[in-house]
Amino acid sequence: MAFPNGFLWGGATAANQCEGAFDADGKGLSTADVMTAGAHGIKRRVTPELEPGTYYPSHAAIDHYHRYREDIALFAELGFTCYRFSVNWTRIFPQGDEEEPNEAGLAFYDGILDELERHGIEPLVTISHFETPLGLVEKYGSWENRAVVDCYLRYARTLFTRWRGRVHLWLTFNEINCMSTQPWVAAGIASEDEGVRMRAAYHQLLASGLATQMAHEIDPANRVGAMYAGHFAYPASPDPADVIGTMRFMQRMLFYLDVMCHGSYPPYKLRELERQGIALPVEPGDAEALAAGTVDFVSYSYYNTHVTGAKTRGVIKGMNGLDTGYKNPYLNRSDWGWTIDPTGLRFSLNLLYERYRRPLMIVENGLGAVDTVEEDGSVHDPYRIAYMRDHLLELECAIEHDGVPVMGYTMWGPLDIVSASTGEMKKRYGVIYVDVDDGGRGTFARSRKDSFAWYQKVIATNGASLHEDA
Ligand code: BGP
Repeated sequence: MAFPNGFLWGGATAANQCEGAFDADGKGLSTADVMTAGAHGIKRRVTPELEPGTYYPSHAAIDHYHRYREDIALFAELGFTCYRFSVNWTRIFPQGDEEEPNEAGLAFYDGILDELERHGIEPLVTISHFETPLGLVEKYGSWENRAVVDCYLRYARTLFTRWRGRVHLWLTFNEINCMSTQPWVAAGIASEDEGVRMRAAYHQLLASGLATQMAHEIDPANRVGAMYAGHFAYPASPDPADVIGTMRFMQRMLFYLDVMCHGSYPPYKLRELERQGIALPVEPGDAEALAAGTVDFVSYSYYNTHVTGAKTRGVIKGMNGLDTGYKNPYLNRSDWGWTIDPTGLRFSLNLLYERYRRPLMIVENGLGAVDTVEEDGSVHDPYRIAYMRDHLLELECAIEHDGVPVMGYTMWGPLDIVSASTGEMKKRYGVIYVDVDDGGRGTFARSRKDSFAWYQKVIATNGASLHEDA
């Protein structure tokens, strides 16, 4: 059997995209809470004033805050052995820089862990997933300021201590390389300036290294992972200039993982920073902290692949960094223009394992698509099944044929949640349908799509049923 015993099967969510209850029980505002969304995409606000009458998708989201028991029961019915979720920083530290945590916020996640334990589902906790406390943005200018490292460490220590023995798998930052593609969403950085971004990235990498060490000290059974936004690119042509352009693109993305796995900045990045005239805010002891804080495993999101080359000089533009200026004529695209490339998953698993020699985990994958609810309430989603099946078969091939150690697979958004890049509900990933529309209207009722039974069987057979469908 290709999928090893103990392979983690499950789903992944982010607090701000599913919880709602944005101001409940003492929660403060985060960057996600001041982002509006509408039919024409997403606007960003950097001021804390909420506009009355404006729809903010994070405010109610899919009301997981009040329905998590029902939701986790559905995950259990699917057979999940792992659930990746994020803690909303502002539930625990409403402004981000308090000395003491908010007990009500911690108690909410205690409840989630209770349910997971009841169902024998292993938690994988993302400490920071696209929801920087607005208090830290306003008071300190967010991650550009080293003071935020200490705030993050206080927050991380609170979680490690509270859930010692209950949570063993941690991710320090969701998609840490998104500092380079969508810094406001990822880190509350609104500046276009590369120096600001690189100083903020330095502080996140430092915070991640220190938190990793801390997690190991608090509980040696803790395993801490990096989490990379799966940007992988093919060269536009065999022209060596395109190959070098693609190499540069990958270096701009992978240097984050290089630091987290190798414990220091790679020479190519140091040279680039020097050319750009950017000085990293290094202090005594930092180098040791990075070296001692390397991760135990590497996780990433995988949705698509890109094409880059000389023309773009490795520059990525646009939300989620998808606009590299080249189209791949060999691949189909989703309704949102994302390429569909199952083979690229195998390629990426090999690439990351060769480079890092750490166990890997796919912590996001799936198809954002428009679903149609039939009169009888059913949702027929063969496109989603095909997408997941094709990707899982390539993942299996990477394990079986290439010998890549893969710890698990958590599909993105097992129940429909708000889209991070557009704020829409109609971009649905779930095998569980949630009755909410783009304006936040609906009954919030959950129901099973066709893909629910399909995924349930894949999990129950530890992947063997993938071959029945193929
Ligand atoms: C990743 C994020 C997630 C998630 C996913 C799908 O970048 O980590 O939070 O949302 O992408 O993206 P979207 O929701 O924009 O379709």
